[in-house]
Amino acid sequence: MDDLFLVNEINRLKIERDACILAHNYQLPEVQDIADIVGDSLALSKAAAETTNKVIVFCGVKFMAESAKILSPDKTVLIPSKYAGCPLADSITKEQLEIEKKKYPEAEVICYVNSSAEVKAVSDVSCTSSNAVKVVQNSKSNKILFVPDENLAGYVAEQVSDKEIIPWAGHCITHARITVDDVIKAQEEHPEAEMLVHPEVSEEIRENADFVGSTSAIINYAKNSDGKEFIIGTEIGVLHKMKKDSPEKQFYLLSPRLVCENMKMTRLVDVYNSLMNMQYEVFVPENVRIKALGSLEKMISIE
Ligand code: CIZ
Repeated sequence: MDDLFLVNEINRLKIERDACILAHNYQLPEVQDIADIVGDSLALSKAAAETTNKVIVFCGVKFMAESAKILSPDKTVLIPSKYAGCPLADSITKEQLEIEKKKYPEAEVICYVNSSAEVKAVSDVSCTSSNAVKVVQNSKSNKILFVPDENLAGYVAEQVSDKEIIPWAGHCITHARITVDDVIKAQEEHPEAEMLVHPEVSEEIRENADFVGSTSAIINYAKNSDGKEFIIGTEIGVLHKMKKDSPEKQFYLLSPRLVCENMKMTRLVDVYNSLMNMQYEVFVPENVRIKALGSLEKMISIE
């Protein structure tokens, strides 16, 4: 099946199924191009909640599709690749978090959206990389148990000095592939370029950056900047929108290893199969969903 056939079939099936296709900023270019909305997980989950379509095809990884289901329980949420997971989200289980909570009973538990529905259900509030600082600042507690990303926790701790942040030792394996040598090489090769990185990178990478932000923040920064060259320290998928937004600007990936295998599992043919066979439906047990919804809604109310 060639791409043109798949695109035509996906567009036909989308109408037949009353479906809306959502794609994360890290998806393959051809998957982003077929989507109705491209964005970060929060923007996509909000879009999922607002859409009038009966079916949502979530091109991303499992925790993102789960968030869409948590916020839109009456809709059929499909994930085209059932193996698209997130090692960072898998780095903490509900049981591990419950043990950790007992060690710090006075701490508020803030979980990054890159976590399972079960972990969200036992957390006080969720956050994304766009709003983590705001969510922590808003906390009434002086002690925060921040899970599961230690790099995002470290970044937040630098911004909010009046709270103790206790991190969980998880990290994104894709962002962790960036080395200091990558930074030195990129900055030597492109001395005029601004370096924009995601808060999931380690501190030694972050401290060399001109800007730290979520995928959407990085995309917006480059679009609105007068700069002409940018070194990008996050997953390669963001380059597609950046190049489309600003074809006259130059973008250099900080490391050739910034490719998330899980995000790249969803191909056009998987989107087609998803709509054709209504696969793979995402379910969240109702008792978990209700509690996880509390954590997501609290975050949304802070925004
Ligand atoms: O919130 C998201 O979608 C993630 C995982 C990253 C980002 O910065 O957009």
